[in-house]
Amino acid sequence: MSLTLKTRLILILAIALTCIQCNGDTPAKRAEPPANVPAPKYGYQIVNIWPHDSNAFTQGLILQDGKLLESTGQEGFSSLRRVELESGKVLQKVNVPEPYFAEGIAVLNGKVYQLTWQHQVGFIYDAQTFARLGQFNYQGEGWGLATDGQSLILSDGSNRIRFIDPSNFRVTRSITVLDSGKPVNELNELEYVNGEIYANVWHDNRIATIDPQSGRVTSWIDLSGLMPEGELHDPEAVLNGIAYDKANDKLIVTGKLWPRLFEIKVKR
Ligand SMILES: [Ca+2]
Repeated sequence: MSLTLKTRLILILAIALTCIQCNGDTPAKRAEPPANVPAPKYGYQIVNIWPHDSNAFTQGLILQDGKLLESTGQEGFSSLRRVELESGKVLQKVNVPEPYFAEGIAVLNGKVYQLTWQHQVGFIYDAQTFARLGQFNYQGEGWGLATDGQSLILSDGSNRIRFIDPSNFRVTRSITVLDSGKPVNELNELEYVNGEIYANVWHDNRIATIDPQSGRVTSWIDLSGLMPEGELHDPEAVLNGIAYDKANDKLIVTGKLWPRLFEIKVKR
């Protein structure tokens, strides 16, 4: 059966219009999916395994110039350390005295900022010498810390993340973290990775990746099985520690009291 010339022209026009819509890349096409759609879940692949101090109650982790900076918690055991990644050897360390319980760290403009859990005070160190340069205050609890190169990004155990101006320590804005419209609470150690905030969730094997503008969870990285539970003997030995080296695209994770660190690739 042959088509009439008019029918053929209509078909060609319809196909052409469809193609324009396909490639139009209008704002509507780029919009996020509806808010009630849960974020996708991704797996992982282990790239490298490194030793980690199994007495380190990891609360903050950063990769800087090929070395790890680590903040450890608990009263009387809190510290800031520089650690050789490959050996786990502690190269440099300052203790954080009682009664402080050290938490997240971030490096910005040559300074290390370190939170404490419930004392509403943070410490500032020279990132090379670890000399104490000063301190700062914030309201509520301090859990995780990261930076986007401008602000300090602070979690406090809720689903709220604050952006803090390091020049005056004022909160410039905050986001509430939601997945399919539900709050994601107990956000802990943080890392800023390629325009997103990665957050450990306390007592959870998953890392939430978060849009820093909307607060929406964009994906979950499920790290179940990474550290065999039979090797951990403390109920608080949970996943908590994310470090990212942008220059080498290296993502490192560990946990409190874990004997190992893992370099991983996210499997999408
Ligand atoms: Ca981190």
